Amino acid sequence: MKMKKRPNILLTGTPGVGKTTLGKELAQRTGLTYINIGDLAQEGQLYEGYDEEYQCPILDEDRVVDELDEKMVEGGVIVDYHGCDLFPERWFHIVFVLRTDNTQLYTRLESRGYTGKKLQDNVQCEIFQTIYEEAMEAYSEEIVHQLPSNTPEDLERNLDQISEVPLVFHRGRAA
Ligand code: DAT
Repeated sequence: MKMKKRPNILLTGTPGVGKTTLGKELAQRTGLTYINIGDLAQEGQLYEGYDEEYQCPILDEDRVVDELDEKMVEGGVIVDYHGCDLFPERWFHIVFVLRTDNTQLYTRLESRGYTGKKLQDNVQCEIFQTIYEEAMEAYSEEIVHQLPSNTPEDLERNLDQISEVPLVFHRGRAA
């Protein structure tokens, strides 16, 4: 019997919406491999400069894609990143955009140490649903889903829903 490939899942959204929290727990529940693009870039120093305004290194997108392609082709990967149009469309079977209310997000980012322009810009990114629109542009609209990520109950519900994804693909039905 031909073994179906396990799906690749993209978790995206503004910083602080809960991608890492969800992604790590999801990996435990499903046995899929969790990859945080920020950590991957840090480990491999996959950067191409430094952004003075935001005080952070600039991702070398081509090297990130090269680094991951082989694994993605195998399948069974959960990718966590606050952007989504740098990845090849063919990588992902399903894309989840996590969404958090502004006040809630503000508090989370503030306690992460964000201040000033960086804090304002990230909250605005969420208000303008920038990442959702980016995802709708970059992927087929039918595979892009928004998930509320405000409360522990939201987290549980999202875990339950997404844990079904590998099973659904295995049975051969489209999610
Ligand atoms: P991201 O990876 O998107 O930057 P995170 O997983 O690090 O976000 O979460 C940011 C903070 O918010 C962290 O303190 C955990 C908290 N959090 C995440 N998901 C949550 C939820 N559904 N309800 C309440 N708090 C949540």
